[in-house]
Amino acid sequence: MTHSGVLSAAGLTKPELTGGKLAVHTPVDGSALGHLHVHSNSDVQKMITKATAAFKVWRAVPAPRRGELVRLLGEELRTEKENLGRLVSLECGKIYQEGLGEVQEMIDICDLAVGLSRQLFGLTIASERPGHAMRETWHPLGPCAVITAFNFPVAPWAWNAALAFICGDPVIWKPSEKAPLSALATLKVFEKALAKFGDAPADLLQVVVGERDTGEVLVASPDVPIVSATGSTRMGSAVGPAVAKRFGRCILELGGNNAMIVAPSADLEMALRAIVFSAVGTCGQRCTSLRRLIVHEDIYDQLIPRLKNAYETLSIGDPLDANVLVGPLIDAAAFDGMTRALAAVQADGGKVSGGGRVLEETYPNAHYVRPAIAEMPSQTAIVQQETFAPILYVMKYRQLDDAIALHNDVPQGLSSCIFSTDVREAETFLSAVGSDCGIANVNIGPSGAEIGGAFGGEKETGGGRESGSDAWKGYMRRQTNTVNYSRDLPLAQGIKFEI
Ligand code: UN1
Repeated sequence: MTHSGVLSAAGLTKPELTGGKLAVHTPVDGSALGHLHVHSNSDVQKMITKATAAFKVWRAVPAPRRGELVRLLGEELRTEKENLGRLVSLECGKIYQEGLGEVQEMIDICDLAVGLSRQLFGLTIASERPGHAMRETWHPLGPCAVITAFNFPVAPWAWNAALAFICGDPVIWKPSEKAPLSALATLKVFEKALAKFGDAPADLLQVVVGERDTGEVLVASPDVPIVSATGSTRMGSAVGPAVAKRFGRCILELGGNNAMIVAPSADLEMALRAIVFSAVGTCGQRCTSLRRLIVHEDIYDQLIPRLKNAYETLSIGDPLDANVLVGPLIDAAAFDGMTRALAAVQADGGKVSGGGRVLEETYPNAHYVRPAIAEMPSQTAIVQQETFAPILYVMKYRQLDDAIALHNDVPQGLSSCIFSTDVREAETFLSAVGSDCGIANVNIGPSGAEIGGAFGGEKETGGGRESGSDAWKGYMRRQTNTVNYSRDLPLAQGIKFEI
């Protein structure tokens, strides 16, 4: 399919793709996919006003009915899975299989949210006073801004939006300026669901097209009580304090520097497959990508040569080609970041295999690279940074305690894993003295989290949790209720106060 075929199959029309100031390029060959009209800061203010009006209506709609809208969204996404998956692949460069996987995550979170819409439950709590009942109720909170990154242009929106909608909150979505087309196509899918639903208020979902300043309007506005932002730690360290200053609520999902410990008892065949998928998937541009491999010295020489071999034969190229496993980096800046990191590796005494630019003649305006393995003498400063590129730093260990210490000795805390068939080692890794990350796995890689669990991490990853478990509570306000159904007025804590 041609690029314009992919765009039109996803419902994007010529007029909306032409004449605007924001040029959107595909990382596949660097060509322009469109020039979008951008919103001004005052447009964004108007969107906030509209979202506030939508909130006043939507919060009073019974939650299971709100769930019906999300159920319809899930159905429309099922119909559009291939079209949207292909667009995601074209716009951000991940392979088509991963584009499909991303849309599947959207469908999965819709399913979860539909069920939850009948279960937004609070506790009942024992009161110390006779004839009194105490309970906790959860109410809609207000407009929710969702800021997403280029590498997952649609799924993180869905993790937030599906929950926000059932929780009674309208959504204003600010996609990355590098990947706004997938957001516009998703808006069209949502509009189909809205049409079938019938009587939802206008402006439940609005998409902001623009650069950073438009996002800043959302972040600064006291009328946007929830800001959920996915992206770099640098972005989060600007968003977090700005939202905190106005006592808003922030859900941050920022950088990761995810590691795998490979213990002597590991099934190396399985470990190898997990390493390659999680380190080179999305060309190393997932926040959950495997970046550090901590290998026991006894198996190092068995594992690393095989890994290098697998890296050398990886098919790299057009992500929409079914035989390709590694697509391009997003842009020249990403390539420069990778080149700089590999230079730092050399300076630190590391040994690099792979890492060079490939397919330059076919795609002079795109940036394809062979994923790199960097064998490090120790965990130097460059290893402790998140470089959004397919570089896998490899280090050796002897004692599990040392491996865990090395594992945790980075500023980020998103995802982690151990390959081991020794239950003592595996459980230690998951225990209070083990991995310090929000996600810790055994015998699977750090990426590819399912939506049923809470997604997010500690330290510089920002502490937010999205998606499954009780993440829905982040989109609601909690109210504690005490009801006196007696004929007396006893005071709590036994206080006597007679008038
Ligand atoms: C991201 O890279 O921002 O666990 C999200 C995973 C995916 C989500 C990644 N489910 O790899």
